[in-house]
Amino acid sequence: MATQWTFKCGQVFSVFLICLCALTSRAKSEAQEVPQSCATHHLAPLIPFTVIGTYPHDPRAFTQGLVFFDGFLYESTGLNGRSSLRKVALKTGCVLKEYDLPDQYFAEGLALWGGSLIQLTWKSGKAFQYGLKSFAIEREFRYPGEGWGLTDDKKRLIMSNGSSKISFIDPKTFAVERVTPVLDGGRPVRLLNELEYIKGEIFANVWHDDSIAVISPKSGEVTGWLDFSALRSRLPPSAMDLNGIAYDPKDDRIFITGKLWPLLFEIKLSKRTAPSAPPPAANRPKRSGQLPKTRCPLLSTLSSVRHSSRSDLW
Ligand SMILES: [Ca+2]
Repeated sequence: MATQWTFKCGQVFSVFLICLCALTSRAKSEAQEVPQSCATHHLAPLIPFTVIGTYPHDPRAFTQGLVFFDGFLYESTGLNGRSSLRKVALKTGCVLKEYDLPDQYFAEGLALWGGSLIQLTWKSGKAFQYGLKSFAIEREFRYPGEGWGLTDDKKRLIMSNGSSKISFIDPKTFAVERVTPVLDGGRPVRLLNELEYIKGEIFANVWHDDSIAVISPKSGEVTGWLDFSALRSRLPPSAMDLNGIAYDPKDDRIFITGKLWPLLFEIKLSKRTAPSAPPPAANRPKRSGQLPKTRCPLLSTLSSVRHSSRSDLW
């Protein structure tokens, strides 16, 4: 497979607008509490967090994997004919480098391993290993079943496949070393998607859920949930699933975004509270007026995407 990458910033109109937008948009510095909706289908306690910054994100990016390394985001985008591997500037959202996968591949999770990037595909049973700087394909791996999310714990790759189980994988051979069921109060958590390993825990997007499960790698037990449903008030209707988690260990920063989201959010976790029953509805925090207002209105107009069928939207 020929390796091709191109500089997109300035060549693609939408990305140009992202860059233009960046001239007037900066990450907001003020911390603002995010209300929690206390989703009743979650049993583990909610983890409070604060949105401390917003950044532009390409609203055409069907985000399937997100990694932060050395000051830059690396992103995997999906859909057949639109799948890519990208290097993205955090503050501007500009795509600095891009490799477009052949049309038959639907790219999925992404992880950094040993100076290389490893990208899953949805149903092709194939993962690609790329040079971090060159984006040249160094190696291909085969695996059974579907590929959804990917991260690592510095020892093994950690992979999801849309089920309620996560697999720990030898990064040299892609052999499965162990499989762990993910349980929330004893109940399987299905549709585990994009992953990120953060300070000894696995953060997992759940498909069709605006929440992130925080999972113990040893037990598979969900120890808490992050509820992002309130962010919908800051997103256009075209913004699809929450599906992108990246961690900057140097500055202890967590970034989240989603499929076709025009924004990427930086969040800071608050101190966790002991498990407790959800408060009465009358005591729940109100949603209005508590989230940062965007300074990037142009981005919300660029969210069109062509879908062949709903079954393509993963
Ligand atoms: Ca990730």
